[in-house]
Amino acid sequence: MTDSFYLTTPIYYVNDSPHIGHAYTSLACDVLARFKRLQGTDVLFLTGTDEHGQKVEKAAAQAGLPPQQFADDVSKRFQQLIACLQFSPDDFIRTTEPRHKHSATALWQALEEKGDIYLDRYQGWYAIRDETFVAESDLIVDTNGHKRAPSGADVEWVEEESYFFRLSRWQKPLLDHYRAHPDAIAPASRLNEVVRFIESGLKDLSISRTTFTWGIPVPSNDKHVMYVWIDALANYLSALNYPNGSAQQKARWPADLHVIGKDILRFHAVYWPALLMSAGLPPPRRIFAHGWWTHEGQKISKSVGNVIDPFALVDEWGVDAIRYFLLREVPFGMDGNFSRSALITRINSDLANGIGNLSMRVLTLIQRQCDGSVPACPPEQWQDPDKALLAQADKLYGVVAGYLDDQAFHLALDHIWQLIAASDRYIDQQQPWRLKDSDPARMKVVLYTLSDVLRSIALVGLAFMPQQMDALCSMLSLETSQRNFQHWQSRLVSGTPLPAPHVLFPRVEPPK
Ligand code: ME8
Repeated sequence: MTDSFYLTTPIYYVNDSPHIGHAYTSLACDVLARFKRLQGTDVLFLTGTDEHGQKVEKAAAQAGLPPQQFADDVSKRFQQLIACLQFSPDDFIRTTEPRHKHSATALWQALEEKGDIYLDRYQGWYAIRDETFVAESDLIVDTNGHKRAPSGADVEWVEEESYFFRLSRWQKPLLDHYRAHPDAIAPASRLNEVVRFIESGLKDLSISRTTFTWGIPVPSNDKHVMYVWIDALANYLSALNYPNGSAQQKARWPADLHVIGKDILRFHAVYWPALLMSAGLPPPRRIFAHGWWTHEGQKISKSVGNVIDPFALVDEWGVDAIRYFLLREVPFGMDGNFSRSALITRINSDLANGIGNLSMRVLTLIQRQCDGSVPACPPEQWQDPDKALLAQADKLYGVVAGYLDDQAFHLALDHIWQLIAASDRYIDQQQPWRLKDSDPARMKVVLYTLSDVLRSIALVGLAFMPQQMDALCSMLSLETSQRNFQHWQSRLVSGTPLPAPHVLFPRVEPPK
């Protein structure tokens, strides 16, 4: 039986176009999805857009458009982002689709049947920008004396009839769950944060609104629309056609991994598992909450207005450079500051001078000195330095796979670049260009070793930089059917003709 893996991004609000923060989460998922597919895993990679609620309704009104039309337009931008960054989702869910409304309604009914929903009145603060209720004790007061959410968002006073979910009932089951499954939330510091929050006592959660209509109606009472977070979280089940999914769809639950930003940890790690348990479903296996990209020290956000446009970045630097930079620059889980100069440094030192230069040196020598085909390399001629480098390359896949199971993208990339550095040292020590006349057989062994190391680098690199690592596979004349980890242990075949190499990553001008 093939392993399966269900992973998701958050579904993004359509109040404005995507920015680099959204690209980041989807990129992380895309690398995992691609890597797992190369391993032969049956992957379901889900992303989509969150289209209901007051925040979107307000943005549509400001744009002078009906909410559905506005959501259609902005959702398209998120779909364009997928093409632009070469993401490979298997499905794109929109919360305004009938399939989603059907599942969200069914989830509500399951909670109701369990006796976990009751009607009462809500009185308190609400932050539209964050689409969240804010407890009086969590409010902050700004320099003008205005009350604000902890994020700095405006709050408004809300008093209305509301349905509530008996979250308080799930406090102990949640704590038991996290004690039994400490890997269910990563990084570990986030697990502690969640456990502390649950231990501090869970209050029942208001889950419907009556003062606007842009949402999914509450099944038994259409004066109410569902709270946008109940609606949104249900997306992870709607993609499996809950509750009517096929046996194969049902078997995909629980999700293997929800990748999110730390801003929405509580919704995913407290509310969502409680809703699921109430509906008789197991909680997700793992939630990874990554850090924030900041720009000049401030969280990049549409509402703050300091966004970095991923479309423009890809246009300027190329898709693989951006993909590499985002996952290499900042340890996954930590915050990071976006800077053009750091990006340029990475492009020049790691891509142009690193993998780009190594490939070009090796493949140009093969073109010139070995008649443009994979050189001969009888294993009995391998010497210790060749064996050592090949052994390091052979281990690459296992090490990278291990890091990716922990979502440690930066360590995976760092490990690949250690092999590139080792190859650079090897080529400098062996000086194959000097061996042409003195020892052509040895030259061939050295160049063969290097070209097979390039094969390993290209294969593990495919998930991170699909465009240029695929080009490298082509420059090594690797059959398309060989570009996966089932073929990790095969080696390049001597005598295979290789095309003329081209530059993978051109150097860029350093900032003035
Ligand atoms: O919260 N740095 O949608 P959203 C890193 N619809 N990641 C960032 C980021 C930044 N500066 N800004 C945003 C929502 N993100 C809900 C989710 S899920 C059932 C519903 C990423 O459009 C990060 O993944 O506000 C964050 O959690 C998400 O975008 C928030 O996107």
